[in-house]
Amino acid sequence: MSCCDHDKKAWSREQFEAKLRGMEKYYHIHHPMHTLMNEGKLTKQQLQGWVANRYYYQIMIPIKDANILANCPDRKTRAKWIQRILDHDGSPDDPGGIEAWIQLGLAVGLSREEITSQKHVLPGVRFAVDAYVNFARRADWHEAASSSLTELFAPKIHQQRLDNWPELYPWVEDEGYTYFRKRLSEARRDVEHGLELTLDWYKTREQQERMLDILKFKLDVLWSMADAMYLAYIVEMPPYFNIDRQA
Ligand code: AHQ
Repeated sequence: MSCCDHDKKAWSREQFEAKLRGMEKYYHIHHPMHTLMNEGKLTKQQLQGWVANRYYYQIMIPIKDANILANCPDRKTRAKWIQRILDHDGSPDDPGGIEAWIQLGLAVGLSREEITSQKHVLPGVRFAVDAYVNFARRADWHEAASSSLTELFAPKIHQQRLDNWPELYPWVEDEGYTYFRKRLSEARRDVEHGLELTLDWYKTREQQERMLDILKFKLDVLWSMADAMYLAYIVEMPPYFNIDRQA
């Protein structure tokens, strides 16, 4: 933080939102892992690798959100935020997003055991996801809540999959699309709440700049996950690819 940041004028609510939305250029929709996916250039195995790795992200989202709940003393906020856990873990009349992600895994040809065993989860993916969960565990709950705002950009990436995969990857069974359909509406609802909390909380310019740093951290989490998958599945350099396993 340079010395003059302290006397910089705070952005208006509209300016602050525009700054947040301006971070879209770092969103993982622009990562080669996702541009290749969206161009239909992934093999079945590469798409399976992406689904199997993202499973770890999906199962850790409720843990992340439970940490935010545990740190949040405001009942009204908790009463809203808890829905994010139910959306993923499910409830008596909804199998939930984690089950829907497993259905996506089955739809791309993985077995339930292959997905839930986490045997395909790459170290780099695990480290990035754990960095996100541990941030949410330790950070002030407002900062942890704000870090979910990468979802400002998520509806577009979910819509892209729904629009393009059936033609690009016709072998993917239709049951696999449930997750992306679910997230279209859930992400929009989550962003409405997360954006309101964020625009209300960060008042000074210094706090607003801090929020942009937090959002960049979460964008780095998503980008690093895609880096690990790209190296393993596209460059074909999975961990220890060059180490003689016989030795
Ligand atoms: O499926 C996704 C999801 O449930 C969430 C929760 C939210 C958060 O709390 O950080 N972020 C998020 C995201 C999901 N899907 C990602 C994708 O590309 O499919 C996008 C991701 C996000 O933008 O943070």
